[in-house]
Amino acid sequence: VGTAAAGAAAAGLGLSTSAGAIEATDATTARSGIGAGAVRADGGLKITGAARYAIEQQLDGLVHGVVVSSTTPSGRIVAVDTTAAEAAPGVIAVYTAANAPQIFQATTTDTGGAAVEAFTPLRDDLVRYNGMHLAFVVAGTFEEATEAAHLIRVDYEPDDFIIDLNDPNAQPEPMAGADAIWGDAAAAMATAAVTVEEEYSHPRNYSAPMEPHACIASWADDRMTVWEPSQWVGGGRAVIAEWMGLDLDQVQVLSPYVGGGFGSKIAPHAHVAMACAASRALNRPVKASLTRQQTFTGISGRPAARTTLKIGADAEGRIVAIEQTGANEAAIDESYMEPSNSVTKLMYAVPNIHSVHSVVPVNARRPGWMRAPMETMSIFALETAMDELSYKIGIDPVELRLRNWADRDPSDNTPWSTRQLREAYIAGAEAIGWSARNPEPRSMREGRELIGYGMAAGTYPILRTPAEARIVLLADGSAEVHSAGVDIGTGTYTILAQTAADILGIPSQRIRVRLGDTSLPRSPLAGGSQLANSLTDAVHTAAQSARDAVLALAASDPASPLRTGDARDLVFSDGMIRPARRLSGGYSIAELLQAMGRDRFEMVGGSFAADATEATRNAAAGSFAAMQGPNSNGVSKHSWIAQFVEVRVDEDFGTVRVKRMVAAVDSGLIYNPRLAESQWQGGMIMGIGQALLEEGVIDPRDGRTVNANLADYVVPVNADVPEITTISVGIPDTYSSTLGGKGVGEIGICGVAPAIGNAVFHATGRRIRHLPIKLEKLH
Ligand code: MCN
Ligand code: MOS
Repeated sequence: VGTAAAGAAAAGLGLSTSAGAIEATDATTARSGIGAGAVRADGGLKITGAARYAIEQQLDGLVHGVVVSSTTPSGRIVAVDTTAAEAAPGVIAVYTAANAPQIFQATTTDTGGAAVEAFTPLRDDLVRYNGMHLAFVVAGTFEEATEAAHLIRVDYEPDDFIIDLNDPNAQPEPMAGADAIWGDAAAAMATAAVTVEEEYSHPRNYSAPMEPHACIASWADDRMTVWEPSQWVGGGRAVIAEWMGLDLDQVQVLSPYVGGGFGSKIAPHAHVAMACAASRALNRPVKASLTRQQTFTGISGRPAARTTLKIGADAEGRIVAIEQTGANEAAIDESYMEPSNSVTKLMYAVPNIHSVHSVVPVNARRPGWMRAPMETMSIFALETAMDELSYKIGIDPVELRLRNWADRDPSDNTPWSTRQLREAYIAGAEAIGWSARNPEPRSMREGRELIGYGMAAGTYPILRTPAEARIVLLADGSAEVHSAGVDIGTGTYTILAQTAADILGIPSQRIRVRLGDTSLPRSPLAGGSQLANSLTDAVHTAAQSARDAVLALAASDPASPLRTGDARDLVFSDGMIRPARRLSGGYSIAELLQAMGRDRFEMVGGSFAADATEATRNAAAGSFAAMQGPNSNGVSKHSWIAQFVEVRVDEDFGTVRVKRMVAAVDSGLIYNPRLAESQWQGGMIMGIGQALLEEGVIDPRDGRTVNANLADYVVPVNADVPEITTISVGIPDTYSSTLGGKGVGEIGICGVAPAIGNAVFHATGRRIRHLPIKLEKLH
């Protein structure tokens, strides 16, 4: 790979980059503001190999660190014999808890920080799970470090362990904070004409991004620079500063390109702490790259979960009560909760509910976010149970959902901001041809294939955090937008240029966007589907401030051809600044800057309150302190989706193939329809994995992930993916964001698993309540 500029120029894509600063412009479409289907600004750089990922940085004196992980789930480390490793060729250092430089514990997101786990490597002799990082070998080459790592011998004093959340010895911890209790569920349930009561579950899942977890840490001049694939450089900076006992401004985190995260790269994991500590101790850059196996055994993923759900309804299908208990696994010494009732409590008008949730400590790495965290178990159980109810009562599942329509958020009785879910049901049903479905199970077939149609609803909450952006206006007629926010493959580069284009009247292909660097203005995470809303808020406002400042300058600068003394005499329209009384002509920003003898004008603006302090702004960028939840400001804000699928089940073998998928989605105003569609499709494809393929197989004897590789932990490939239709039914929702958009990145997966399960039931008459739906469960 040559330099980015050379690579891009060679590809003739007109993409630009400058040394050390990666930028991307939309060179292929004409002027395109919000709503245009501009292609990905970073796409050319990525497909030509010119985009330089974290560990592709070339640093002088770079050495390689390899992580050694435990092979037992529980107990104490009695001794680590590093003699052979230290004597191996090329080895520079071997760190264990006995000799490691100090790493302080970082504050987790639950307790006001940004760390995704409290676990801190190389601090004690306690083994918490199989795959826990316990030594770090640094050598001149990756091969030397790998070889030496294999020479390390660890003696353990084993202890009892719990592997499975259903283990009778497990000790569930009730989570009162997740309770959803109102009305009198028991009394109402007794009046129900029809009930459904079943247990539902899903196994441990892994985010499995293409780019494994890896970083380069470089300590120099009392500063730590870390290149790491990250969904949140501000969070990474906060965590690394805590680990190393440094001030925030001594740490820089860079993440211009990410090869997928899906929740697993929210904040740095333990190998980053090891690389940072080693780099400081050795005074040279250290690269640490986990093996693919270690990305399963040592990195968070979706926790295994189960829930028992009972729905009672009257004879017409109106829900009278819900009773539910649920649990998810967590780490043995760290809690992590994904409530099984997050959607149960708001999707339908439920007058009486009693729903409680517990967390079960097991000897596993702390679970973490994975696409649509918090909603998955709840949606799968609720939307499968609704299908079961529709069959018991004998009404269409879409009709059942409409009969239970919630006019307001039942959990707090606030109005919805916008809820185009009825429109979604109608559009989705139409597109899949729902009316042609014979509801009788096993009634539709083509040859040896049983045909099934299924549907389900889904939702994901709207989160929002204030952010900043720098707008740079240049005398050559181009502009720049700078933000620390990242583009993990979603389209952030592209939509921010589109946002600024509308306000500045500059074509988006002339707006360079720089992202993924903590030296740029502060941003929250690309997580919880909130970055697009949070950053378009910030860029829109910052661009307006910059435009107003240029008007003021035009009115006041002695060299300005438009000097009037009062900015109110000037207007900005169609990219031109002109006297308010004139309808055409005037000066572009570039012409004005030239006339005033300036080559650039820049300012930082955004969505913080004007009087927000530095501390407030840092907290917003390095914790969840300023994150607004869905039930803020007296309205309830969510994205909504209706999923419809057609499956084919081979009658002899039980193999399930998804034949068609349709989703009608309410994500509010769509910033870029091409990219939103790609995101929805990506989520739906991940939903196929969740429904049919993905299952972390854990060895009950030692808690090791058995299928810790991409050959055995199976994710959907192109051959598994059918024709997918997505339909946008959203309307602008300015409660959710300045421009009216809602979340896009995660809503696509919501509802896919129950829709597929419901379709499998329709095809076969077999109801599978424990994911994934593998062929052996259909026999
Ligand atoms: N968008 C839009 N209109 C809107 C909102 C968003 O057109 N109203 C488009 C934009 O192109 C925007 C994208 O959708 O860049 C995603 O926006 P948003 O929903 O705000 O999600 P984030 O930017 O916060 O991205 C995170 C989200 C999450 S939480 C996971 S998990 C996930 C996802 O995005 N991981 C991904 N999509 C992913 N896509 C890729 N390629 N890789 C991942 O790791
Ligand atoms: Mo997404 S799992 O919230 O990063």
